Amino acid sequence: MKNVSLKILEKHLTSGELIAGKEISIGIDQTLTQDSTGTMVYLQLEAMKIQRVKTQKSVAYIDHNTLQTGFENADDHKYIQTVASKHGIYFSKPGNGICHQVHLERFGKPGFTLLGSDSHTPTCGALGMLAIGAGGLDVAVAMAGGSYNLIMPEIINVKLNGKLKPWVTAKDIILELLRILTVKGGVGKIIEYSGSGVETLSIPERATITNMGAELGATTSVFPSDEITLTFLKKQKRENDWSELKADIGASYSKTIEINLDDLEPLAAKPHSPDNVDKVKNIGKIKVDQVAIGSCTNSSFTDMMKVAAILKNKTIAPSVSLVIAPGSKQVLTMLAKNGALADMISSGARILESACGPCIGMGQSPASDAVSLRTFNRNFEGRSGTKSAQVYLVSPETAAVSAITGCLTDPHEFGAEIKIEIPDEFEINDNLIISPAEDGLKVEVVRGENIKPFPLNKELSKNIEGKILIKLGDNITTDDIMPSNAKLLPFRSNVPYLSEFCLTPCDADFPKKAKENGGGFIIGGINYGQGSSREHAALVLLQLGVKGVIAKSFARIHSDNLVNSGIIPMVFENAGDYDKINLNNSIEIENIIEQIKNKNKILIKNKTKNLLFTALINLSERQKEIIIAGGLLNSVKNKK
Ligand code: MIC
Ligand code: SF4
Repeated sequence: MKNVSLKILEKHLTSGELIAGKEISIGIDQTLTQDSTGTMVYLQLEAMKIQRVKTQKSVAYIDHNTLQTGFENADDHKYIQTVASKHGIYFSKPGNGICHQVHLERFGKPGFTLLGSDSHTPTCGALGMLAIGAGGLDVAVAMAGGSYNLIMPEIINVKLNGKLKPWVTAKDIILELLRILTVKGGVGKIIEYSGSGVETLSIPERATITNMGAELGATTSVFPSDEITLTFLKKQKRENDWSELKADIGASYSKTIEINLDDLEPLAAKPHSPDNVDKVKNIGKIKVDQVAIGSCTNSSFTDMMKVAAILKNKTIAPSVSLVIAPGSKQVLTMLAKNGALADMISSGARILESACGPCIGMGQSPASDAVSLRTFNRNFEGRSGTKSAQVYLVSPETAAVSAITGCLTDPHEFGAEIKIEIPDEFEINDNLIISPAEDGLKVEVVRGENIKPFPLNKELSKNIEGKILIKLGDNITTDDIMPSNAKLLPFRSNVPYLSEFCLTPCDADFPKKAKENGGGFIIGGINYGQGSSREHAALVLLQLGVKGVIAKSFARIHSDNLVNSGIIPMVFENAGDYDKINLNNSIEIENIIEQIKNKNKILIKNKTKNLLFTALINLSERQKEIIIAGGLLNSVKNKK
């Protein structure tokens, strides 16, 4: 009696036992990268001296850094295009769309594995694929033919019963789950969907749900592959990629959560966290300044058609700025051909290119204190580029109706339900996906001057010591650790420059302090490092000499990124010790190598207070080796 996740894992297992909590390795069929994590990935791949990738399909997307306010982005695009061509990787040009939307349309396959250097890679779980987000180095290793190592997650079941009422959407399902489980509720878990409600959801709707599983902290989310999956793939002229994949009757899960779709109402995540969820009608008719529709969560053809139907023959409220970014060239072309784009434009919408755009703060920052309704997946404070902005996450329907009324509005008020006819065939034109060169040796990789070498750690020394440079609270995001916005995103290939902004949203002097003290330690609360897969959030700490982070708990990808950089993630054994340690305290860990090798616990001395406390090292033997070697690349070199 196996569930879907187990069936895929069994087929791909290369080492370990499928027992929750134990480290396993799995083979990776496909990889994806995007440009803001991609330059690092390909620099690391080059360092591995691999001629051609070993995966079945690897795709390099350009979707994050598309503003090109200087030469930096354009140089990075050239680097990625040439390095991809050289090593056997498909290149999705800027304009082709957001990596997760395009991968869902053109490449995802039921029963296969996908590893991506972006935390929303699980989007393709909508097709019955095991799709996992990871740090760039792990993705580079997978391209080079190595397995991906992870702690075997618990597999939990979310049983969807019934059918959504009119105006209630897939976004409301995942917001409800976020309300139930919170942003840390999915850590160490795969979320597998089942129940009669699954059959009522299209692939783009399922993709909205698997996409935002990342906000739960889940390793991934997965739906079965059924007739609906086949219909979607047929429309994409990819029926040959389909295979049926269902859980056996009576398949077991470590836990089941039931959601009755009929009971749901339009929901919104209030500032500043995706789990701060309430009913739209409870929040009330707050005045709205900006509405932004798009992102990898809600930018499918159906989402856009619903928005266009709401906006048709209407004008948006005078005080609202409405921006719309269709998720892919396929979607945008179809909207252009069927006239829906004209309906959007004439209502007053500003059409953005098919890219991440405002979701990662690349333009469209709201005004001071503005209320912004977004169909995106993250509303962390400051992510929009405006610290005082109040960002709410809502469905496309709620967003479009509110753009007309000028205040947060339950879409029921619009009137009769909108039904969208989905054409039998989607617009298929892969002319912006460039195949790799047949002979990679002939391709010259173009490296712009923005591309700086990434920092490398040194072997762990016998004893380590340093000051507590910062003490943080719960749920610190990677946007806090390494902010991303229109000014910083162009420097993703320049870690020394980026390090000047490390943790500055929490303490403007952090980089200075870290440098003055020759590095040190960070104290964190629960779910430290939630959010993005960006390994820059670890690399900038390495650049500044940070040796370790002691927190109450960690988010999965960030913790792996710390290990890969040779920075030690340590978990307070007694959460109460968090209260006893203060900023500027000096700590010392003696015989750290022996301690790591022999136990899963280490003794730490707070020299300032003359106190001893213990921290857990939740690391596999492989990860311990990496930490001792001073990071993954050093550990790989040692083995050669
Ligand atoms: C995000 O949504 O935060 C990003 C930008 O897509 C990141 C990747 C990055 O930081 O480059 C993610 O989710 O992994
Ligand atoms: Fe792009 Fe936003 Fe999706 Fe990240 S969450 S991949 S920034 S659209």
